[in-house]
Amino acid sequence: MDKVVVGAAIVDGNGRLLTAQRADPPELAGGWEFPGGKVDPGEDDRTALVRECEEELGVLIEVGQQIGGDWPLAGGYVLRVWLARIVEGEPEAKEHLDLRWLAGHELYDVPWLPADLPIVRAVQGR
Ligand code: DCM
Repeated sequence: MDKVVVGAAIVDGNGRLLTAQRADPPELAGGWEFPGGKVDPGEDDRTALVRECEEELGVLIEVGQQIGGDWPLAGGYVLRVWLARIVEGEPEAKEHLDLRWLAGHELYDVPWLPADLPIVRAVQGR
């Protein structure tokens, strides 16, 4: 399987969830997502997740439990998401338009990418 995108459901000590606003491509720009990205050939999913969070947010994460299995994306890709927490650094939007920490009652205050929405519901249940 070489069409895997990994995402991090990063939760802070107050139970808030980190969400990131996409800058591109134009059809997805402005939508909010779990930070992450494509797994490189031969790369382990969790290694890719740690790498992507370092590149996109400038933080070191510790990867926890997986949320569900393969969530469908367009183009034959699947999205795999893990709970995570930050062990080093303060998140910065290096590749995104903006970042937000969402408290439980704010989880649906942003327009999530359609593919990520069912995962938000799954995270909420955890
Ligand atoms: N994608 C998504 N939700 C995410 C991460 C990615 O729906 N949390 C989608 C957007 C792109 C594709 O996966 O169509 C590849 O993402 P990227 O460009 O970030 O590698």
